[in-house]
Amino acid sequence: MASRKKKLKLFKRRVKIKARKRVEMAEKKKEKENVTPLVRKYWLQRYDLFSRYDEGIKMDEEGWFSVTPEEIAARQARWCAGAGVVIDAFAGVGGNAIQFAQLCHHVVAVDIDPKKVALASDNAKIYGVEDNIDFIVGDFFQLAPFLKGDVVFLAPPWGGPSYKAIENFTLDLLKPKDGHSLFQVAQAITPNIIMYLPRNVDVLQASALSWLSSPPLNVEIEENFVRGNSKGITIYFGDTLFT
Ligand code: MGP
Ligand code: SAH
Repeated sequence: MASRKKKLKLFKRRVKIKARKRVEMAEKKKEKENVTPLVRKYWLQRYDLFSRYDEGIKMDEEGWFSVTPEEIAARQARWCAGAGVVIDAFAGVGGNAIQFAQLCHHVVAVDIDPKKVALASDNAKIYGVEDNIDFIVGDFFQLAPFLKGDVVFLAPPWGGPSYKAIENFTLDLLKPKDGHSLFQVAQAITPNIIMYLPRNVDVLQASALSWLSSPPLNVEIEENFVRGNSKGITIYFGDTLFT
């Protein structure tokens, strides 16, 4: 009887050790994938962000909380399917650039952070679209006068995950410059502009950017959901007739 009790104790201890090891391994894996406490919830949504995540997608902290979920990025790309050149002005880890590259002829992906550009380039290889994308490390505002394209996609920083504490997110809160200046810089390249904005954005103020053109640009506004949860607002300015 005593030995049965001992065996059971031993067995329970082994199970505990194994469980602890599993937790330790999972923690190490998360550390390798740059899953800080701030971005744990985004890691839990990793397959919504990149369906091919397990094939070696790489992220950094800002990438985790900023990347456009794949289903939304694919929808945004469908708006301009067949376009010649799409400029992704704030490319991040490549969530949008990869989807544009699948449906348009060429993508120019700009990011000021060289680390992001390296991650985006590796991620594009996983989707087999690296040859359709030119990656540029640089400040979009400085590069814009030299860029040519049929569509400009703007998903700038919203100021981190705390953006949602604001009741009415106005365009002056976008980084590194306000949305009005950003739109004007993009408009000098093409009237076909897509903006991906927070779900609490002042939609009236954002859609009024169309009046910066004469005649005013066509505007389409769409709220983007993943699994029934609102993620952001996309505003399409200009024309979509590329196919
Ligand atoms: P979220 O609101 O931080 O996450 O971002 P979630 O999972 O909706 O959390 P909840 O607690 O509010 O339910 C939602 C989506 O917005 C992200 O998946 C990104 O696509 C986008 N996003 C978030 N931020 C902070 C940024 C940003 O700074 N820039 C850009 N371009 N997109 C962002
Ligand atoms: N749509 C992207 C995420 C964009 S997040 C995706 O799906 O992956 C915003 C990005 O803007 C960040 O990666 C940040 O490095 C970049 N950024 C900030 N200021 C910039 C600037 N002046 N020019 C170009 N990129 C900038």
